[in-house]
Amino acid sequence: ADDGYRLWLKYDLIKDVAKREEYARSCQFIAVSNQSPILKSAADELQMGLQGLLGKSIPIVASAGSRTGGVLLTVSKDASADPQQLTQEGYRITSRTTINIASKSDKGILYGVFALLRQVQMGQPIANLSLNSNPKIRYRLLNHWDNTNGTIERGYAGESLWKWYELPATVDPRYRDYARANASIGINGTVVNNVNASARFLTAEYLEKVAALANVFRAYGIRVYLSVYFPAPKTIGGLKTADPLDPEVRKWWADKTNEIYKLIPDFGGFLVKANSEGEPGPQDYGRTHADGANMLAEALTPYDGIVMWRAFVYKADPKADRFKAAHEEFTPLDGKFDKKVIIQVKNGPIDFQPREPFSPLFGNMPKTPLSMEFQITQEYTGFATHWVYEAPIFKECLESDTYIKGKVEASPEPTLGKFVVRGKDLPVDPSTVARVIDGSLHGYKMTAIAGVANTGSDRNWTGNPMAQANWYAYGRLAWDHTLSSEAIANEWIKMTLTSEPKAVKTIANLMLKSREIYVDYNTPIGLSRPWSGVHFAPEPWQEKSARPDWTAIYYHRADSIGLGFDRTATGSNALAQYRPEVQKQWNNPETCPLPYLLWFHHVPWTKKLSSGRTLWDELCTRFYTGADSVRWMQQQWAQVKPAIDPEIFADVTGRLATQHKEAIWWRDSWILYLQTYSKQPIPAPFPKPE
Ligand code: GCW
Repeated sequence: ADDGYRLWLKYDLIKDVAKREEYARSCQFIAVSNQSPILKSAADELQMGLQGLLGKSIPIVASAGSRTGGVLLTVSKDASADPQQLTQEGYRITSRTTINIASKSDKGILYGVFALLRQVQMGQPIANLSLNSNPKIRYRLLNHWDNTNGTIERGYAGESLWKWYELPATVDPRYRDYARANASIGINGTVVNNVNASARFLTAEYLEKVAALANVFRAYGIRVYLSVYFPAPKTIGGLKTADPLDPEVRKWWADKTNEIYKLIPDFGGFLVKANSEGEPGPQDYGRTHADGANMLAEALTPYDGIVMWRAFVYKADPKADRFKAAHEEFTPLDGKFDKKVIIQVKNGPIDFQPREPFSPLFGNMPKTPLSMEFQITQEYTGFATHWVYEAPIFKECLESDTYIKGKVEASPEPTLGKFVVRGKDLPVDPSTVARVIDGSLHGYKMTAIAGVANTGSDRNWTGNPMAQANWYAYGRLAWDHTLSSEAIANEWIKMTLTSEPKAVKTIANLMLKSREIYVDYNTPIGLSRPWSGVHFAPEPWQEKSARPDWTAIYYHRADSIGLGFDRTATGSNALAQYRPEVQKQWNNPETCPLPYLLWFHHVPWTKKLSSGRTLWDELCTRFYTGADSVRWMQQQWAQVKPAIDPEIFADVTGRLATQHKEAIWWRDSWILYLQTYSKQPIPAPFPKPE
C-alpha cells in the first residue's frame, strides 16, 4: 500500500513493457562530466528514477565518448552558444541520438532532470524532444510558520519537519526528501521559521541547527532564509533599543549577518513581519517600514542575500477598513526601499480568504519590487479535511488585470496569442498581477513568490493526500504562472495517483470544482471571515473578540437591511485604491459579478440579483447546493476506487465524509444566523436545516 510519503516522485515500474523498453533505449547511460553536489543530485535522481520506472540500473559515466542512446547533462556557461536564451536556472532538453539536458547552471540541470523524469512518469514520448524552460520568477520560496517548540502556526499535517531538539548532530534523512520534492517543482528557497518569529533563531545555538539544514538543502539548489524578530538586538543582543537608525543596532545586525554567513555561505536572507498583529517593528521608534527594511538590507550588502518585508498590516480600528491598510501604509514608501528589499504582499487585501479580490498594492508600487504571498496551508479552506485544490485560487489572482497600463483589447486572431500587439512598445498582455510579480510590468530586477507551506511531520507530508497537489501546484506556478490549473492537476494525478484515463478525468474534474464548492457552502457571493479564533468552526455570529476587526460581523456586516461590506464611495471607498477600469467592474451592485458582490456592497435581503434570485434566496441556494455538492464529490471519488491505492482511497473517503458533515454544519450555521436578520423563509425546494 502507498502511504503517500513519496509524493509525486513515485518512480513505480511502468507496466507497459514495450513502452518501458522504448524509454530504456534512450536512457542507456547518464553522462555528467563534473560532480558538483547539485550535479550529483541530478544524476543520482535520474538514476534512481529510471531504476524505478524502467526496472534497470543505468550507469553514470563521466563522458559519453562516441556512444549514443544516453542522457547527457551539460552545463554550459557560454551565453553566446545560447541562441534560445536560457536564463540562469532555465534548462533545455533536446533529443535525437542522445538526450541532452543543457543549462547555464547546475541548478538548471537538476530542474531539467526532473522535467525529463516527469515526461516518463506521465508516459509522454522522450524522442525528438525540444523543450525550453525558464523560470518566470527568480526567488521561489516556501515559508514555514514553524516554531522552536515543534508546533506549526496554521499547520494541519502534524508537527514541524525540523527536529530542532536533535539538530545539528542528528540530521533526519527526511530533510533530503523534502529538498528533492521541492527541487522537482522548481522551489529554490525556504524560510524555515514562523514570521511570528522567535529571536532564538538568531542565537548561535539555533544558527548551527539551521546551518545543518542548509547543508542538506544546498545539494538541491535550495537556500535557507530566516524570519527575524525585529527587536532581537534587545532581546538577545542586550541593547537598549532596536531603533533601526541607531548605529549600535545597525552594527548588531551587520555582525549578526556576518555570523550567519560564516555558517551558511549561501544564506538567502531575511523575512520580516513587523508592526503587524502585535509584532514589534520600526514604527515603535517612530521609523518607517523602509527604515527597518533598509537597515537589514545594509547588513546584507556584502552578501548575495535579500530582505523580504511583509505588507500584511492593519490597525485595530473599528471605523477603518482593514482592506485599505496595506495600500495606505506602503504606497507612500514607493521608491524608498533599498534595492535588496522586496515587499511581500498577500494575494488579497484581507487574509487568504477562499476568494478575495487581488490586493490593490499590485501595480501601485512601480518603483518597488513586490512579491506574492500565497497560502498553501488551508487555514481558511478547511484545514486538512476539506478537499480544496488551490491552483484556481492562485490563478485567479495572477490573472487579474490591474489595468495599470490601461485597457488592452482582446485579439480576434488566436494566432497572435490572446491579445493584440499594437506596436512593439505596447504590452502584449494586459497588466495582470502575474506581470507585476514576474517583473515584466514595471521592470523589477528582483522577483519573488512565497507559499506558506502545508507540510508537516505526517507520513504523507500534508495530512490530506489531496493537499499534496497544492504544494505541487504552487511550485509549478511559481516556475511558470501561465500553466493552467487543469494541466497541473493532470500532471499531479498521473504522477501521484493513477494513469487510468477515466480516473484521471474524474479526479481532475473533482479538483477543478472543489474550490467553488467550498466557497458555496463557506463564503458565497463575496462573504469573508466567518470564523472563530482557530479559523475552523463556523461562527458568523461572533460580535466580540480581543480586537473589533477580529469579529465576524466586522466583515459581513449583517443587519436588518441586508448583508455585505460597502466599499464604494458611500462606504469605506476602498475601491478607490484600484484603477478606474477595475472600479468599473466592481462598483455597481447591479453589474458587479456575484463572486465579488458582498466584498464591495451592502445588499438588501430582498434585492433581485443578476441570477434572478433575491440575495436571500441566492445565499440559501449556494449554501444548499454547496453542501450537496460534497455528496457529489463523495460519489465521484467512489467511482475511482479501482484505480487508486487502497490506503489513499480510504483516507480520502474518510475525509470526504467529514467534509460533508461539516459542509452541512457551515450551511446551517450561516442560514440560521442570517435568518435572524433577513426574517425570510428558506426557499423551496430546500429542506429545513438539520
Ligand atoms: O492569516 C493570519 C494568521 C496568522 C498569521 C498571519 C500572518 C503568522 O491567522 O496565524 O501569522 O495571518 O500572515 O502574519
